[in-house]
Amino acid sequence: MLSNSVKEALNNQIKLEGDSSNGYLAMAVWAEINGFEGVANFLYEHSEEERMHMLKLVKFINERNGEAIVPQFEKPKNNFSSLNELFEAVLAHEIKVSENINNIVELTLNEKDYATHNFLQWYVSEQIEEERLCRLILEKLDLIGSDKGGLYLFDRDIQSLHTKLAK
Ligand code: OFO
Repeated sequence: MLSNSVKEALNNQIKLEGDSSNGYLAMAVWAEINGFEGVANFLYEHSEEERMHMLKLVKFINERNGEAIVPQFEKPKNNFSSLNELFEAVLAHEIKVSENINNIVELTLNEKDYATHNFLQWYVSEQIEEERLCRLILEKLDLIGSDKGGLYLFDRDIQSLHTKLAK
């Protein structure tokens, strides 16, 4: 059984994961119409993953006698001046998500809710990976600067960065 405070915190996290999914979807659209097909595919996939993070929370809350609330989501930003700006926004968002997850982890310890604490460990590891991937992408983009050939190769190879890190 979930306490009201844990239930509320998990429901807030549903909104954040849904906002992530929509945010990355809007970024994917921007990338696609600006000729970055590889980045677009990467972001479409990332958007799906965030939806899965949201659904995991929905199921968990319902299974533990709570009620998952489907919230109203934010309208995502859909215009960027560069890939750098876009991935800076991804990193800032992921840092916020990590902070939120950490706060809920702390709450579950205070409430002695070890089942939710255990459930959240998956998110803790996931956030480490997501932040690492974003930082790696930004490092690559910094190296490339405004070199068009470099950006072309980056767009072609971004998917393999993801796969390489997952190993
Ligand atoms: Fe990338 O945020 Fe989900 O967990």
